[in-house]
Amino acid sequence: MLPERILILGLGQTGLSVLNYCLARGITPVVMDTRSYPPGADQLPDTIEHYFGELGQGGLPLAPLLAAELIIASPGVPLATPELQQALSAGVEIIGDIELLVRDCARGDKQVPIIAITGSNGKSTVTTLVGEMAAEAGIKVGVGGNIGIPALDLLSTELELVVLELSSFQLETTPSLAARAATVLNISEDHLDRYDSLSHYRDTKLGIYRNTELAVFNREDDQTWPSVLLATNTVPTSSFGLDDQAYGRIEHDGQLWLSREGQPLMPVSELKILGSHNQLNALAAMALADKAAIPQWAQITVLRRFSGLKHRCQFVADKNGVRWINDSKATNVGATLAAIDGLASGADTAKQASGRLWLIAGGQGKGQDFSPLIPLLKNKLAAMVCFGQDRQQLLALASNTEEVPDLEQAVAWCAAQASAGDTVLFAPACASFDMYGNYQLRGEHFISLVKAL
Ligand code: UMA
Ligand code: ADP
Repeated sequence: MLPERILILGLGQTGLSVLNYCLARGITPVVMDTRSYPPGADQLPDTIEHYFGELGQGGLPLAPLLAAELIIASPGVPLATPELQQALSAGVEIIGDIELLVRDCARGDKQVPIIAITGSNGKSTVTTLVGEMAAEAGIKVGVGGNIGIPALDLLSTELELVVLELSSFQLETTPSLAARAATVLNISEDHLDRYDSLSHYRDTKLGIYRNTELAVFNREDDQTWPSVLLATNTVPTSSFGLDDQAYGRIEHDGQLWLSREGQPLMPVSELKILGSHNQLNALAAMALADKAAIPQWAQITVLRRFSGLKHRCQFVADKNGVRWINDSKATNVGATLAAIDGLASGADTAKQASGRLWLIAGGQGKGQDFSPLIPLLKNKLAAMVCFGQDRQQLLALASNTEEVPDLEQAVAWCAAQASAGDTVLFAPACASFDMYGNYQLRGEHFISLVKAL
């Protein structure tokens, strides 16, 4: 049961979905946002009491927060915000939108199982794969969360399964999550502008394993291991990796196959998504799908046809023999490393493998350590062209770097340098918010610049 006095903190997509959820249950909440005109403000009914803009001393107005019984906070608002800490101390409950969905799914006769997916990279790919596998098998599935579909919007249809992509931000405010299966795909540096250390960020992600029926971890990345569960053996675990254990890979019939417990499932060559990171994504999706009772034929059908999401290592054009790739979703160093590895190990033609690789990077660095790019600059990249807010940090990594003011100049510079057989990869290793509304707009801009060459 929802209490009467609810405050929604943060409008945007999430806040609007929470507003609709409350109104549909006969509750009129109060809305607050630090932005003067937050996204979604035009859809807010006049009758809703609201507080917009930074009030008081650059913070949130305290009185409405303390007057609430329940605050539902958007993922973009840290729980560490001083006014929220004051509200918590005063006994106000603070949760996120995912917690409302989880409670709804656990209610009474419904009991809709949840597959929960987090990690620094690959979340959207694995979430989409599991969702498509379920749909292929005729299961009524809702796919949402950080992937861009507010979780509460899924409740408008009848559901037999929910597949959620969860960010560390969302996990902070979802204490009741008890997934049918949960995974942390990998951990690499991200969001260090919000967390005080990598271990704080990691621990928040590992919260996804709390109360799960099956913890699915990455054998290749010990940061994803549910150490307590493995030590106590209290909850079943499963794992994926590139060796021949559990969900893995084996040699069979003269080629490499994805496998389960040493049994061949499908040849790796039939996957349309390239790179060893995408083989890990496919294996993780299968482990989760098995626990959701999605039949193997549906899993394999989807893996054979899925060619990847937009803005993830997306082929844009071949211009005079130069191949241009848009990986705007590479918003951290780990994703950029995976993209380069994918290009090197994927099904590229010999012609492309012999050509040079040019990288365009830059944007908001979010406090990351960029040094893992140094060996690539030495061994794999012809050069890295840097633009955006934190470009100086990238430029300082090596001598084969070039500074440009914006993406347009970056594309022009690469077009002038690259020759037939080369590849230009746009995998910025940074968030887009310094120059773009989001990574999609940044990717669209790149595509239009390349097409105009
Ligand atoms: N904000 C304020 N003041 C507020 C509320 C928000 O300044 O009072 C800021 C936040 O700090 C944030 C920005 O506004 O930077 C956007 O927040 P929002 O509340 O408008 O966001 P929504 O539209 O509700 O989108 C959120 C997720 N956004 C974030 O976690 C920042 C979306 O993930 C998610 O798809 C959507 O809910 C649906 O669940 C986006 C994201 O960038 C894709 N996620 C991060 C990531 O993937 O790395 C975690
Ligand atoms: P997320 O939703 O976690 O951001 P996506 O599936 O959208 O993940 O992929 C984002 C970027 O991360 C892509 O550009 C891709 O190059 C890279 N990536 C995808 N899967 C992995 C993985 N398993 N490990 C490392 N990087 C990955």
